[in-house]
Amino acid sequence: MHVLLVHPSALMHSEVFLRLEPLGLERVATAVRSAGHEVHLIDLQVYDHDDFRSALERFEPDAIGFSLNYLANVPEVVDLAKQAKARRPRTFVFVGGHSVSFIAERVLEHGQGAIDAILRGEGETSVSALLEAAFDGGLETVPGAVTPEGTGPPPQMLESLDEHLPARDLGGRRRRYFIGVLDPCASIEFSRGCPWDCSFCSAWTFYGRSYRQVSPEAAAEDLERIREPGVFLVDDVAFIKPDQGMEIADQIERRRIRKEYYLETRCDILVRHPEVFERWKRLGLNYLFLGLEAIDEEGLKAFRKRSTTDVNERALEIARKLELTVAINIIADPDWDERRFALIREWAQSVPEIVHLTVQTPSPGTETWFTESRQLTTLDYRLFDVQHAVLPTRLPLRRFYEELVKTQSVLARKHMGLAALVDTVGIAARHLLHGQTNFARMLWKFSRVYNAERQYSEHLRPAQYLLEPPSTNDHSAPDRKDLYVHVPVRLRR
Ligand code: B12
Ligand code: SF4
Repeated sequence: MHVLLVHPSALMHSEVFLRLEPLGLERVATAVRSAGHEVHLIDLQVYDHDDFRSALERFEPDAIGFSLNYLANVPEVVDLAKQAKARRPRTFVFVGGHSVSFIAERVLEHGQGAIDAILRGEGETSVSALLEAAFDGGLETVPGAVTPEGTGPPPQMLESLDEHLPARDLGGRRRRYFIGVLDPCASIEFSRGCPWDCSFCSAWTFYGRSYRQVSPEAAAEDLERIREPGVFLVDDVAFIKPDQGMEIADQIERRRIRKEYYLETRCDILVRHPEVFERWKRLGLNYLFLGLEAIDEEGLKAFRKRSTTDVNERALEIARKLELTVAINIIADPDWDERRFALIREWAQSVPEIVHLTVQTPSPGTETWFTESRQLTTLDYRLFDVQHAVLPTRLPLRRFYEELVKTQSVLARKHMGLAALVDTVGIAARHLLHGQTNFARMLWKFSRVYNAERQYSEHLRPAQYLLEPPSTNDHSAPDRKDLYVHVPVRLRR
């Protein structure tokens, strides 16, 4: 069977800083190939819709699978599914990924018959059974399948993450993947899931609050296959178990792998096991992303971050001592006024780290989707990208964006200030010499993307597809297992 796998376009706001390979889809591709099918993968972050259409003509797929990790990509994927079905009515069209797993029935409805099935949960386990059933019948028996005719048994988790290493040979245009100065940059996965339970996050609900690791050997084997000099670790929280960090480090040393790494972790992990990060610094770890989310105890508690300002401060000190370049995320509440934005600007100016702001956004699959008592001001998927306000703003909306953009550009300027500029120009020039233009492009793209007027006017676009609002109005936290995509066996009814 010919199977075309498609990743949707990048969201403009994230594309300024990064554009990364579709790792989940590449792993699904490996599973599809192992079942004996021929796979073509097209990533619309680096190709365009015309390329998609010509792939339909040239590859003549029997099945098309779309990746839908991000809510903001729902309209694009539904429209592409409709186009594909109109051109090739006998092609089986399916969708899988993080966000769609929480809103499968709604997306099927939007598809109006163009989407034959949604595969909830991890794609590797059931994709080949789905493809088989697509033409032989029995879709309702495939774990995780949701079709207009009915729903299959619960999705199944992979027994071992060592299986189905990503098919990085598919896709193409890999030199366009980058994150900041790591240009070009590949991605890798060392673990999956998260044992914490922050109220705004769906990483833990997707995996039923489980946590699994790739074996050190398989991790190193995958790393060895990567040709890019930069590597982004996609784990939600890197090195939760210090032993895994150390064992992979042993393998890297043994195999003499030399890369530059970017990873994300929690402050308390860094404080508890600084030795792991110190060792990785020697192996090439230079960039660290820490989701602080709030700078006061009250905010941390509201997000159920299970960390304190003291721990966060200690983590930053450790990172500074290790000379790691740290990016911090802070969640801006739509309720912020000018004074609050000014306070954040002042705080951000006082620390040497790169500070990044996202806007608090309740999404399906998170606890706040149900507990948030403020009424959503929009149900337009495209605005659920953590860069737009979907809750009522205290300031008039345009004013809110002016403050947000002012804060973001003050923070960006801080890093592109004189001293940083000398450094940055050097880095950009070096990349340009090597034909890598992603980082240089990022520098001038900033003001085009971060523009208050543009963000405001994006609220005025007519929306063809709307999210279904939460079904309850009592704002109490739901039973956890009702949030989970992968429900642990012990909790199944
Ligand atoms: C790595 C990552 C990124 C990378 C993405 C790289 C890429 N091109 O895919 C980067 C850093 C670019 C990124 C950016 C953003 N991210 Co992000 N990201 C993640 C993260 C941490 C892991 C995803 C990952 O690679 N996992 C490993 C792979 C192997 O798993 P996977 O992709 O989920 O794929 C599996 C399944 O989903 C499924 N599957 C996936 N595709 C398909 C397709 C088919 C056909 C099938 C059958 C199955 C299937 O099978 C795969 C294998 O098991 C998740 C959190 C999480 N744990 O999921 C957040 C997450 C997905 N991101 C999130 C957000 C908010 C963003 C941003 C909007 C943030 C921002 N500040 O701008 C941007 C938007 C990106 C964009 N569209 O342009 C949210 C999603 C919110 C939502 N509901 O829409 C998440 C859930 C984080 C969170 N805590 O809430 N992100
Ligand atoms: S925000 Fe980070 S620590 Fe909290 S649940 Fe999500 S992935 Fe885990």
